[in-house]
Amino acid sequence: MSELKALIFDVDGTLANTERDGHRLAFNRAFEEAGLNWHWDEALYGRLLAVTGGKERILFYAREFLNGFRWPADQAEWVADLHQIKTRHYLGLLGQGMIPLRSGVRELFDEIRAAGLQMAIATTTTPANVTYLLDATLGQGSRGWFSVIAAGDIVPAKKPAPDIYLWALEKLGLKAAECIAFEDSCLGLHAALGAGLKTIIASNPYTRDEDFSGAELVIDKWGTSDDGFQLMAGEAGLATFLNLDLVREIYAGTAI
Ligand code: XBP
Ligand code: MG
Repeated sequence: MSELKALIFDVDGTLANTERDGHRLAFNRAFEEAGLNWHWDEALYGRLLAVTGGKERILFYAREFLNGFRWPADQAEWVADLHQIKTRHYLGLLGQGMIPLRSGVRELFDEIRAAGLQMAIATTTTPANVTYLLDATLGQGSRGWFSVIAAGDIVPAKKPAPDIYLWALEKLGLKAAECIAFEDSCLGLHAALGAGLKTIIASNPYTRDEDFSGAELVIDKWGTSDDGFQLMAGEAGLATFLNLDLVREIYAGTAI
């Protein structure tokens, strides 16, 4: 049996519920700034989350939900420019402290660091979105807590492809068997499983009803001693929140 050496974290939906009140608002503000009469309400955005990546999501929306949208001459450049506007709005929301960490994230991070284990990030969103979220919620030095931050377009295929996790493992210099992944969605789960990683799921309102087959544990939050999780699949013993002991038991397959 390998030894647990690194914990690899998804960002959106896992560390913070960034989608409904963060990315979605930023997309809508970008559409308004660009003079587009597009508006992604909560329900529509939930459908659009079937596609990872903001640029890919814009393309998906225009193709699948707009009849006969006339693309500008250089479609890729136009989408990239629109996505940059969106990212600027998203960073603004982060900077205003509008997007807090989910329950238990800081507490588990503190345990992991005290235990001397490595942490990494593997996310579809952009690197700036990651570092701004970390700075805004955990403080300026927190990006240094992560041995690797694998984010956005550094890989050719986004989740559910395993590329971003494989890239993170390569940079960590570790095997999948020495790590465990934390995700919130079935697309993220497929990416982590595809890279050979045991995975713990903390679902959220957008992903609650997804199929998490293959996950070691499915809970509705990591939680804390006074904010326990709801166990949805897998074994957690007597634990009521996700602490490092439970992570180690899940990793070792000894949670009963
Ligand atoms: C979630 C995503 C991202 C965000 C939007 O990433 O699919 O595309 O929805 O961010 P993950 P961008 O769950 O892997 O963290 O617009 O920067 O893509
Ligand atoms: Mg996610």
